[in-house]
Amino acid sequence: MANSSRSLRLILFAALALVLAAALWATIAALRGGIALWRELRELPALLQYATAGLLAAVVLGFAWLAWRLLRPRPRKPSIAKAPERAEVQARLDVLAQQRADTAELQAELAELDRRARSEQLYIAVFGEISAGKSSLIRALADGAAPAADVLGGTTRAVAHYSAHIGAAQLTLADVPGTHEVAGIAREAIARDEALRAHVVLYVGAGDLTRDQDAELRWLRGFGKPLVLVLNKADQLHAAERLTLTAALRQKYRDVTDAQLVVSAGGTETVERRRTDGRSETIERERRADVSALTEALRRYAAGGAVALEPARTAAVLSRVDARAGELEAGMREREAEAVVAKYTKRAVVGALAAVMPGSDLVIQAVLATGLIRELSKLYAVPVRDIDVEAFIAQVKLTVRTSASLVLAIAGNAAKAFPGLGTLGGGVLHAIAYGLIFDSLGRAIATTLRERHALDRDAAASALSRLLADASAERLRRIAQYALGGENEKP
Ligand SMILES: Nc1nc2c(ncn2[C@@H]2O[C@H](COP(=O)(O)OP(=O)(O)OP(=O)(O)O)[C@@H](O)[C@H]2O)c(=O)[nH]1
Ligand SMILES: [Mg+2]
Repeated sequence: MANSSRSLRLILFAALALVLAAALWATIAALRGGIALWRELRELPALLQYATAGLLAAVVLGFAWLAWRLLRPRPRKPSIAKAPERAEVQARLDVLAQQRADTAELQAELAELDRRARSEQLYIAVFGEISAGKSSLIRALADGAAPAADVLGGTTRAVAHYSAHIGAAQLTLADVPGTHEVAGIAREAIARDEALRAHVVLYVGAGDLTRDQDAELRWLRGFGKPLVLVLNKADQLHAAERLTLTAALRQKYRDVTDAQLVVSAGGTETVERRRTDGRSETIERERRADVSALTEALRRYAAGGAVALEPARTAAVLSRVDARAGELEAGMREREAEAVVAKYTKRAVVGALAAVMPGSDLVIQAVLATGLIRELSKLYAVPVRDIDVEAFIAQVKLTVRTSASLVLAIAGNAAKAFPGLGTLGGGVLHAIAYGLIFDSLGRAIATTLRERHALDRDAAASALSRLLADASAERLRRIAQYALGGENEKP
């Protein structure tokens, strides 16, 4: 052992010595070549000397430039998700509609996508956390628009559109509910959808951004459309504070947003005023607004026109509709899987009641289990080989055997809990036990197919053990009812 390691080290040493010698040889040869070239050059006429030196310098510089181009550090570009094609999304919705899924909302979203594209109107979504001053910003930008604004967060509860004239251009501002409101998840979803429908998104903040706001901003950037960070309520900051904060935000978000602007939307404030008769009164008055930086930015977007910004907007909406179609599909599959599991659980219960299966031992029926696995793998489009099915069933039999007493005890409790069942005879206990086993097996398999896209035997077996011990009342009632129904169905 020691000898072999020594000879290995010797071989390594010899190889290293050879490499070193070769490197030394190459360096000496290059030096000699260089010196010889230098001597030859010096013997040439001056003009040729300069020309050769110039050529050499050009080659070296060219090489350095190429190396820089290839190796220089690149600014990180935000990754923009690839959007699906319109036809793909439509086809997905058509299939879902054929399966009687409720696709009305998603179809309406596509119709709205087309309607806005035809109108060639520029849509700007004013998005941000609650009470950031979004509605006040719209008041300041759109003459005559009076969206409700209030110190109480959650003032804006639905999307509203306001027409604004910026110079000669006309655009539509969308006021949306604020995000991060406690218990405002549904309104947040409304706001996000509207942000995706717009050509440009103004992300309004009132101070440094929190971690959640940061994540939200980056999520919006992922759709690749114009995104402007608007720091509102600048009047609340001292000059020095304002400078530090804006410099920090600019530095942090210059790669994430297209512009970082500082404004004061104004809003209203309540002040105490002393009247001439000596008494005091409270009045509401408008704060002074300064949104000139934003007006300028919007003027530029308006000058570019909505049509130029349409592809990114379309991509954002299509991505969203596609993702929601995916959720619908997953929901449908889930329900179908439940129906398959229920079908096999019923068959197992009915079979046991008819005493087709062995009564004293809870050895599961391979035919039934194979059918269950096959149907579920087809539903989740996961190919499963026969050999894997067999191996898995062998493993399941072992698990069932070791937990047989537990399963029978749970089944016994179920039978006791439902007075009608107890009188149906001893077979009922086994029937419920079989039901428990098939219900657990089906759920365990469905979970591994859904989450791992494979029949992961170990994951399924451990889920099965867990489910076999689950004696929740709702579940037992369901399985016991199969036994009742099965008993009634018996000739
Ligand atoms: N000091 C100051 N306060 C402002 C400014 N803009 C808005 N506000 C105040 O901030 C509060 C919230 O304003 P809103 O316009 O209702 O805010 P919002 O983002 O629309 O709020 P939600 O719709 O509830 O999400 C109000 O009390 C406004 O008066 C500003 O520039 N400076
Ligand atoms: Mg509002």
